Amino acid sequence: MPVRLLRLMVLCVVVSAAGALAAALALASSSKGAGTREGGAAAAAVTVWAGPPQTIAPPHGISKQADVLAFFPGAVTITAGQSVSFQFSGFHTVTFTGGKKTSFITPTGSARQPLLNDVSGEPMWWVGKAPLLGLNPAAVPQVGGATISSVSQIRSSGVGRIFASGNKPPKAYTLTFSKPGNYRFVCLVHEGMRGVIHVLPSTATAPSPDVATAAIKSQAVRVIADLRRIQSKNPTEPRTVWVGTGKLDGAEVTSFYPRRLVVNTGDTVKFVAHDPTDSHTVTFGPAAYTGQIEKTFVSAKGINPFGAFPSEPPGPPAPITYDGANHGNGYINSGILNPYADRQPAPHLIRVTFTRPGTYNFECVIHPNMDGTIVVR
Ligand SMILES: [Cu+2]
Repeated sequence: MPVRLLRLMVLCVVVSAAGALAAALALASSSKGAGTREGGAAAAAVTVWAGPPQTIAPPHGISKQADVLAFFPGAVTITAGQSVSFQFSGFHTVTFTGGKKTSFITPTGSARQPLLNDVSGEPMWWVGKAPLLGLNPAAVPQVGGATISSVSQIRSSGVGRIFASGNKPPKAYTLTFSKPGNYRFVCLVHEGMRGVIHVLPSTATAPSPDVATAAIKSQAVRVIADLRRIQSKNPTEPRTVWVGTGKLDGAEVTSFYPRRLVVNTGDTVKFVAHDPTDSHTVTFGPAAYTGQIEKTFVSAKGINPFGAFPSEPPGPPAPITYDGANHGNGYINSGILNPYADRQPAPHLIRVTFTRPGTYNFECVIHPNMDGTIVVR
């Protein structure tokens, strides 16, 4: 694979440890409706959620694998001097990039992958060729103080607070906007997550916080409708597995569609990215082996190359021939599939030809409980 292609593939990577839509999606408290407050009067901080608001109860019948990669609400209007409290529900950042492009996973310097073998004792193709991958150091700690006064300033919640939170909700990130402007922000982990804080002069009349609450509620209604529509849809093409499913507004289900597929010996199955907001992998092998890759996908050592890279060397697109004993134990990997197929030269699908009857399990090593089975007759 040309180095440029590999770089682009690496840079477009997004990771989510979010998993299930733990939150509810029907606002528990009802909005009192939109109002206004007098300019200059002290106002409570407006809340913006990164991920599905935890203030909302999960509606009946939504998949446990559902998630929403979006800010709630995506746009908020305040006046200069007011604060926004960002709450976290999932593996996200709130980052004001100052207009610069930043990625979450990057090559760490010029170092190449060290010698690592598959179970049969053969070195993987990426040894000495592909770069070491790690988290962008700028993405981990909080960057900047508690105030922002210009759209060219960089401020970031960092993902450190998510790592540090354990099972508790991560610490909120509160930012005071001291000057007017349109402050755009992103999640460094999920490219599709974007939002904006419109800051009016301090003398202007800002909408009541109820406006933001109402916006969250209507956004939740839309997303729930999306989830209901997408969560039960399967591919119409035969011998095809969708790798995740989702909508551009952030609704996603981290599942394979179908989760179990029966084919005949000699059939070729296409696994194709179908979630426009997130990245996934298709990783075959014994559960203990792929589970360990999932557990160490992101660690202090960086990104696990057995999860990030395709198991087969780059070349013209061709199906992988699979007999259940590839690489000594049945390991094969798509590498991180690119959801933005139209924009980036990275793998968007893999094809696997099954040559031996058996039951073969696979999983996505990025998302918990994203598992599937191919039964070959
Ligand atoms: Cu996944």
